[in-house]
Amino acid sequence: MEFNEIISRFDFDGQFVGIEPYGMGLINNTYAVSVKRENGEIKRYILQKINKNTFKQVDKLMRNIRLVTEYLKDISVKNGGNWEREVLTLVKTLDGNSYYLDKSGEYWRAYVLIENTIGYAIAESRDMFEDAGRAFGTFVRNLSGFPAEELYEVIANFHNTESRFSDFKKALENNYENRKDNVKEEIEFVLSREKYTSKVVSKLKSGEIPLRVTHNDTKLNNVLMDVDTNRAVCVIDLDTIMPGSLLYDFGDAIRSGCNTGLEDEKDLSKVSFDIDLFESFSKGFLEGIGDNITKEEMELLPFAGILMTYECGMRFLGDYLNGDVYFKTQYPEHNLVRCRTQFKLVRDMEERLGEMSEIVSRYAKI
Ligand code: ADP
Ligand code: GN1
Ligand code: MG
Repeated sequence: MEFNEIISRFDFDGQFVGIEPYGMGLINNTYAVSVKRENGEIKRYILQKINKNTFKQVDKLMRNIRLVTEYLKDISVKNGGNWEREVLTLVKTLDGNSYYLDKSGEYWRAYVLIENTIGYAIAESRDMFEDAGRAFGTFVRNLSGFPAEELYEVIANFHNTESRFSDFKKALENNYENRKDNVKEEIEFVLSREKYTSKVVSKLKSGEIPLRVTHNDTKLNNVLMDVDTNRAVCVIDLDTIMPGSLLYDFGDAIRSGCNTGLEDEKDLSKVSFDIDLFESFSKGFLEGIGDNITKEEMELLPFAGILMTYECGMRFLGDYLNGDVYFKTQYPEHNLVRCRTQFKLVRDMEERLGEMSEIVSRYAKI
């Protein structure tokens, strides 16, 4: 691909010297771009091709990100924080836009690359995961004053598990290459747990739990950790910021971070739910969120891990049945492998729900 033309559109502080693929997201294509500044220093940026199959209205999506990053920057500045590391900084195009639409119809955006950080696929220690919890909890707390009505709903019904369930049933009908035949057990796993799908959605509808501005994609590698100190530096991947429930943010982090194996581990004996990591994350998250949580939300935190893991497994299996059209895959069974890790975790968590509730009560302040 010819990157020079794209790179020349952004207001980077120096001469282009190189570009390489970066990170491990399942949605966008991410690159690190190096430029040489006038003083000879190398400065790096993140350049992303936004997945236009996933994100239909990039203009509105980028407006969300611009508003939220400006808001979070103000908070960081007020708190005397190091905003350049704590908050994502968008780089504008030369004509002042927050993205560039190239001639072939692809959308591009750029951020300052936060150096000396890494996004982990697996939590390396309890302390690290506790800090991730604090970062995600603080993130939701910091956005508690943000006017939710300003935000565009990037993907309608993103974590509406009932609607994910009906999408799954459509995927069953779709049955790409008769894949259904290979996955009878996995399909049964999803269908037999339909009762889960309404548990949070119905409470949001009735107002028993509040709609908040949430991140909605809190997997562990969406918080950058400092390479030297292993402390959380910055919450990234802001594409799905929109009104949601804090249960989604808590639950998705538990899904991704309490797994002893990788999300796409083929050997299921390596995949299990680590309850010590659950405790660490809960402690950090509850510290971060402070009193911005209600009793009803608190009570549902343990179940949120099960729900989000079930939902994600159902999405992977649905994508497999649709012919791998949503998540990036490296081989034909990739989504199937992914759904199996998720279902293994769901089973483990179901057995330990009582212990999880005890842990949450221990750290709950209300
Ligand atoms: P995706 O939606 O595909 O997951 P992300 O926005 O999460 O895309 O970016 C993919 C990866 O790129 C992240 O997991 C992280 O490793 C890296 N990354 C993204 N933005 C930055 C940044 N500003 N500084 C450093 N690394 C970043
Ligand atoms: C995607 O963008 P990324 O890779 O951080 C997905 C999440 C899934 C996750 C599973 C916009 O997250 O919802 O939980 O993969 N993001 C979107 O790994 O669909
Ligand atoms: Mg990501």
